[in-house]
Amino acid sequence: MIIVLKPQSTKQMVDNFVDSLQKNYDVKVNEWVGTQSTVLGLIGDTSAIDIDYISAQDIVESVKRVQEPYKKANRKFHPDDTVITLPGGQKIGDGSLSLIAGPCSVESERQIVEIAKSVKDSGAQFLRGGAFKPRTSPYAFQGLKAEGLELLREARKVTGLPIVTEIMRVSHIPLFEDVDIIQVGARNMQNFELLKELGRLDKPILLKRGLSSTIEELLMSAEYIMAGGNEKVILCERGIRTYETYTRNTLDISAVPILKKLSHLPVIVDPSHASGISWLVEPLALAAVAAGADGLIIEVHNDPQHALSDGAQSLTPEQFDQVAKHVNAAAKAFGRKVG
Ligand SMILES: [Mn+2]
Repeated sequence: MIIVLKPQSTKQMVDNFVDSLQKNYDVKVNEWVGTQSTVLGLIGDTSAIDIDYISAQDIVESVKRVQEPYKKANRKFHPDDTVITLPGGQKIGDGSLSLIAGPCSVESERQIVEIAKSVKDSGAQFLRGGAFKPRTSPYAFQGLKAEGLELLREARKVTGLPIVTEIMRVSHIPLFEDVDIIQVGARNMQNFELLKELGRLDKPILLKRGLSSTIEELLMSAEYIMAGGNEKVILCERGIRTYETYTRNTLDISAVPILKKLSHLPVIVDPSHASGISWLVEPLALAAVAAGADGLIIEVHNDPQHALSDGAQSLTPEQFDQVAKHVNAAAKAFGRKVG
């Protein structure tokens, strides 16, 4: 962190300020005294320093971070990739390509079990399905809630696929006790109270990037979960809001290599919500593999035309089978393990 002090600062004022920084934070302060002003360089872990607090001090002209404000999610402090291993042995982030597939919403036992079987046959290692749905309209289908979770458990029993499903509020955490991977959706990426509570669990959290969130904000949200002790975070790029209206969102493909560079956490891509259009899922999925994503989360429905949510972006089981074949071939071409 670099702090430029105001030109009229006296030596006494500078000394007091430097003393207070070294006393309050775990940093060493280097001082450069120029003809106009004094510049301080803070060396050490500055992630706990509130930049606004520093800016508010009378003696400070300007302040700039040169180090990222996240520590646990930062690759600098953890150079090796984080590999998330589920109790059943499935791994995410180990160099293989993880495929998570299933419907936007769980609708019935027959629907979820049928889809689970077919995506498993096509090579998916995880089953997704929404039970609590954050919909833009309060009049749209809100999910089967606790019953939806029960149906996911049923589909897991039949297929053995671990389940991934979204949580929306802290008070629901007990209901998610035996969910294998808990998803935090884009709209809750900055629900800090929820993130803090999920930080107390020992369970993988799939954290989706917010619609209008920067890469650093996503990493700060991961930091919230990790700061509580839960370091099993999977980052998910799912498209961001731009001026383009052809697609539901714009897939920020550059976020994949950037996140992989800045952080050791696994990064997966959701081409379904990024595009909102089923025929765009395959090209975006292939782009994600090429960009180095650790996995994909794809919406699949046995009857997209009658889906209760996100039918337009859902693949049929047959289409998913083709996409899975092509993404696995691409992964192999990039020297990745498949499965
Ligand atoms: Mn959806």
